[in-house]
This record gives sequence, structure tokens and C-alpha cells, in this order.
Amino acid sequence: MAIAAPTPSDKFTFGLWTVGWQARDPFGDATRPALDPVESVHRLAELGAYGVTFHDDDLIPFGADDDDRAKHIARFRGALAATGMRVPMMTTNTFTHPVFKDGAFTSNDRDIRRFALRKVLRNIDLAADLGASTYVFWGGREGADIDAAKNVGASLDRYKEALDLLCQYVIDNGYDIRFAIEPKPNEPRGDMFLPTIGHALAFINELAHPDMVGLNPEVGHEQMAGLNFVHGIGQALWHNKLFHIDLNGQHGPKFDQDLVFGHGDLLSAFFLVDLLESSGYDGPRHFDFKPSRTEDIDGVWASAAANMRTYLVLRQKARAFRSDPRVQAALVASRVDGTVAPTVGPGETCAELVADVDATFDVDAAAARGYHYSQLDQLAVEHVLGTA
Ligand code: GLT
Ligand code: MN
Ligand code: MN
Repeated sequence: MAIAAPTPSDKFTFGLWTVGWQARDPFGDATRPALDPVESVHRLAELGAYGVTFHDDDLIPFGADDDDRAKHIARFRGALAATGMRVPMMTTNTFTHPVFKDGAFTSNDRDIRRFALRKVLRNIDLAADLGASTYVFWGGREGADIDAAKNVGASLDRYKEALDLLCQYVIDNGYDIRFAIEPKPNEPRGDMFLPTIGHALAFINELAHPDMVGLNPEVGHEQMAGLNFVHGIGQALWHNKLFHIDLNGQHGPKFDQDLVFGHGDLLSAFFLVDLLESSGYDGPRHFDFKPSRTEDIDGVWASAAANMRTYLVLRQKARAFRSDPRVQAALVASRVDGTVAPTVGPGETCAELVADVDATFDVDAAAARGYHYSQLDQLAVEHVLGTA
């Protein structure tokens, strides 16, 4: 099937840290040279992306003086202006420098927590300046490797304190920015705070400005915990908390693979695109992948393009799936729309419900009836395989 090339209207974005990953891992050195962010902006624009995202340190080396900082920002602005690329999301690196080895907002060291807040505040000013409307918090080092190391309740108090303060800062400055928490169960810490979509949603409800804080869920992070990402996104949407999304691929519970989108659980990727495209979510389709350590620099750009192409292929397949009359009949046979009707009638009381001896309801027949989900799933598989 013919798949159109990506265009900015598809809203595909990439972190500078994705294509820029030099492929250092815990056991081996970098396999690729450093990439100039200006080059990344140009190359991604040529490939049809809408924009880039970045951590402060991806653009401005940690500890740079004011002159240096201004120069990096000016060059980067030049690349944005030359290409029309946008910066819809920004974030802070509070995990690489050794000062953050025990966390940032939740470090046991108060001075480090204060330093982390200053680092974030400064970068939020830049985010507002560059027009980023989403600011992400991935708590890379927020957590522990040893249970005795943390007072979990107090740590969550400090996490909340940080987010409440930052929300107030955004309000006081009149910035058009919302925050998005990115959950992850583990890695680099053995156990991280706010490990899943569910934990983060519950935490957001305890904040001073819950309306300003949502989620940036990542495919692989939920799948590392054995969770169903499509259901996680379904629930995030239900709470109106899907502020942003990190698309990539993962093969089940193991280290965070950050594969190209669709290169892990393909059927889940298909249903994810199906859901996103019908949900009204109109934010960026943000790829947070790591080009394999075995790729050279050409392979970096080829795999960046692969993310977008896979998304577009799946988008087309999802549309074909939904408009296939056999799928529509199978959905009826499976009674998927059955949950749309409220279970209890308007104004019906519990007493009325209990008293209702519905002569038409045959418990044995209802128990025996099949739901035909297998034929529905087979149709999805055939659509993905291109044999439907
Ligand atoms: C880091 C992490 C990602 C986060 C990034 C944002 S940084 O690469 O693995 O999942 O989205 O802080
Ligand atoms: Mn990841
Ligand atoms: Mn991510």
C-alpha cells in the first residue's frame, strides 16, 4: 500500500537525546560521534518532522557560563528559524550529573533538592521563550535501590512540594505551560517513584494545581512492568491527562530498550495508533527511541524515519480496520458497544434493581453465550499482516 511521506501536519517530534544518543551503555563505550543539535534539527526537518524536544543539557552543556549558554541558544534558534521546526516540549536533565545520584526533587540532601529546583526554574524560562507548551518530568533518579534508603511518604511530600512550587511559578509568570509526569518502574534506579501511569494519576490528584499536571506515558516503560499500554492510555484519556506521549518499542519485561516505534509489540502499537487517532488527542506524536548501538550515523537517520513511517502505516491500517464491514460485524457480534449503555436505568433505585426479576433474562443462556473475540483479533492480525 502507498504510504505518504511524513509532513509537519503529522506532528512527529523527536528528542535531541534520541538521534543524539552516542550509544554508551553500562558495558560499553560510545559507538557514534556526538551530533550537533543544529544538524539534528536540519536532518529531522528534511525527514518531515514537526519539531524537536530537549533537556537543558542536550543543548547547553552542564555548567556552561552565561555567554556560552547564549551562544548555544542563538545557534539553535537559527536552526529553528531556518527549518520552521517547533519545540512543543522541553524537560530538565536531573539524572546524569553525579550530584543527582540520589535524586533531584526527592534527594535526601536538601541542598541538592534546592539546586535541582533552580535548574528546572531556569529552563522553564527558556521553554516559555521557545514556545514549548508542555514541560516533562521524568524522575530518572527519584527512587531507591534499597528500601531502608527512603522515607517514601516524605519523599512524595518533597515531589509534591516541587511540582506545587513549579506550577505556582508558571502561574505567576503567566506562562502557557502544562506539566507532564513520565512514569517508569525501574532503571536507572532499582525502584523509581511514580512507577506507572496509575501511580502518577493518583499522585496528581494530591497536587495544589492538579489541572496543570498530566502525563507523558512511554510505551516501553509500562511494558517493562508487564502492563497493557493501550489500556494505560485509555485510562489517561479518560482522566483528561494525556498531555504528551513517548512512542517507542519494547519486548516485554526487560531493560528499557527504546526500540523504534512498532519494533516491539506490533499488535499493541497498532491498537495504540487506532486509539490515539480516534481519541481527539492532537498533541505531538513524540518518538523517544534510541537508535541501536549497532547503527552507524546513516542508520540513525534511517531509524528516525522508520518511526514515522511505521506510525503512518499503522494509521492507514487502523483506518482500513475500522472501515472493514467484516470488522464492523465482528464488533457487533462481540457486543463491544455493550458497555456504552448505563447498567442502571435513569432514576432506578437499588431496591428496584433488586426487585427486578427479569423474566427475559436466562442466566444459563447468558453464561453459555460466546463473545467471539478471537475472530475480531484475527481480523486485526490480518489487517496488520496485509492479508485482510
Ligand atoms: C531519558 C529517558 C526518557 C525520558 C527523557 C526525558 S530522558 O532518555 O529514558 O524516557 O523521556 O527526560
Ligand atoms: Mn525509555
Ligand atoms: Mn521517555
